[in-house]
Amino acid sequence: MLTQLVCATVLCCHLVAAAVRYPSANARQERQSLVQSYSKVLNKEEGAIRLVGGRTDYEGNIEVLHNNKWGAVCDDEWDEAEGHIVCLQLGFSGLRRVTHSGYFGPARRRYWMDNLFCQGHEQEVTQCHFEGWGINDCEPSEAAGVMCYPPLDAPQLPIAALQDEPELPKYPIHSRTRLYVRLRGGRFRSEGRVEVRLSGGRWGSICADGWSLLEANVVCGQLGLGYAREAFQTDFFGGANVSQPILSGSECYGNETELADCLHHDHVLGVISCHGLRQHVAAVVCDFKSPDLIVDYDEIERTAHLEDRPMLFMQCAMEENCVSNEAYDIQRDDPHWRYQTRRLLKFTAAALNAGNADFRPFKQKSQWEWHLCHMHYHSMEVFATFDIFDLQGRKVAQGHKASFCLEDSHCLPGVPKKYNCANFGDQGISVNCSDVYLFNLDCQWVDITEMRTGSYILKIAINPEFKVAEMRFDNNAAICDLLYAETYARVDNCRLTRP
Ligand SMILES: *[C@@H]1O[C@H](CO)[C@@H](O)[C@H](O)[C@H]1NC(C)=O
Ligand SMILES: *[C@@H]1O[C@H](CO)[C@@H](O)[C@H](O)[C@H]1NC(C)=O
Ligand SMILES: *[C@@H]1O[C@H](CO)[C@@H](O)[C@H](O)[C@H]1NC(C)=O
Ligand SMILES: [Ca+2]
Ligand SMILES: [Ca+2]
Ligand SMILES: [Ca+2]
Repeated sequence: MLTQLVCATVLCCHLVAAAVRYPSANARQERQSLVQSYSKVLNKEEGAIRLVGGRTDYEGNIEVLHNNKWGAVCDDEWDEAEGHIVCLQLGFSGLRRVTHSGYFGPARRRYWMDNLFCQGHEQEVTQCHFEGWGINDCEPSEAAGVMCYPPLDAPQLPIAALQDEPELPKYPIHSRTRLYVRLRGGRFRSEGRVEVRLSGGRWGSICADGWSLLEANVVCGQLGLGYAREAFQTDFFGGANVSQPILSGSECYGNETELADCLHHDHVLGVISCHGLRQHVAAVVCDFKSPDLIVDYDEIERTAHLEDRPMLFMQCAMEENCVSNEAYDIQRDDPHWRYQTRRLLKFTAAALNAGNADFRPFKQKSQWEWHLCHMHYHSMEVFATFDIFDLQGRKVAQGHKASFCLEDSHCLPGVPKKYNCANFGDQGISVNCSDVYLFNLDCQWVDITEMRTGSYILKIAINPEFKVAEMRFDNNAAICDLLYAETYARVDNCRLTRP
């Protein structure tokens, strides 16, 4: 902490001096926010942010100050829009890139923020939407970070300090050599740290960076052990000092049959970059039983339609963040906001469990949150996401992060219903049952008030963060064509894909 404060002061002084020599509007703005940002940190003001664990002042994991305590930010839904706000808030000239999965080390403090969503015009990250202070479903390995560009008129830093270790290229291994895989250090045959060997090489482990259920599923399948129940970044089954990593950056799409088909940092260069997760290695627990949710897109196509809804009837929805940010500005600024309407794209969505094990929520019952407005418990922070993209792939509207209660709404003939949201019942989706979210439910929509008419892409995804294990994830999302005309909307040509 002390070093950081000293740096901060020195940097400010340099900047003031530099700005006298090269005045420019942008530089002046940057300097102002830089000074403001550091004074917030020094004065321990609510909402101050800082970067930790980076190699320069311009990069690191993000920490935010709340109730006089620093806390980490989770990488769920962490992307350019959020990173941009962070870099500008810190007084830097822009975002170079965002980092995920504890790139600058695991979170050192509790998570203060999760599922941040910024529109882009916010001055500070605390003005963006998030789950609420301290509400999260994140592991320490999910710390969010940024690499920013230095301020335009930054004092000359040694060039080496600014040079970024380049984003290492990733390749599949298969074409060049064989990759053997085994599990070690577990209590059973079906679990352990993942060890790999390249033809002619020694056995070694895999860096834990970015290791998720997607990669773990491929390993379990390849070893004939079924599906991944857990993907761990851990030293529980023996860590990096027991088995030196020989592979890093592993990234599977989910449809690979062997780990060698997934992308990895170029092993030929021998560059193993484990970043902050140095003692930890990739580990799995495999199981033949697993749920498998599938998005039912016929229902979406059949039921999609527009509704103009007065904000008067949307107070619950506003409490649960089911409208776009503009609605909150209207509520704040317009005394007659209740008579303004929001244009909603509504549709029925259903999730069928076609696996061989029940789908159970990520959180324990004791951690479920009671939602007074809708009078039920939410057992999963983000069960579904509804997003609309333009034809260039830019996100133009976002449904809220639906945190439903999970239950058996419909089952195939002969299958009894087991899960029920009412009366603090057990939540889940049984095998051969569907959880159905009818279009007339509150919040089952995307607020498109600010969208122009035209052609778009609608994307609906369930279990989108892969927090709950499934047999496969390439059937968890539907991408559909959306035609938005003056008086109607049509959704068609849906196809299944990965979230
Ligand atoms: C290395 O492994 C030993 C056990 O073999 C363990 O006790 C020790 O804590 C490990 N060291 C580090 C730095 O993880
Ligand atoms: C997996 O799916 C992606 C996207 O559909 C495709 O580009 C890729 O070729 C597939 N890979 C394998 C190994 O099937
Ligand atoms: C679910 O349905 C499939 C196909 O209809 C059937 O083969 C399977 O036995 C069913 N499983 C259970 C647990 O009901
Ligand atoms: Ca995450
Ligand atoms: Ca989350
Ligand atoms: Ca699935």
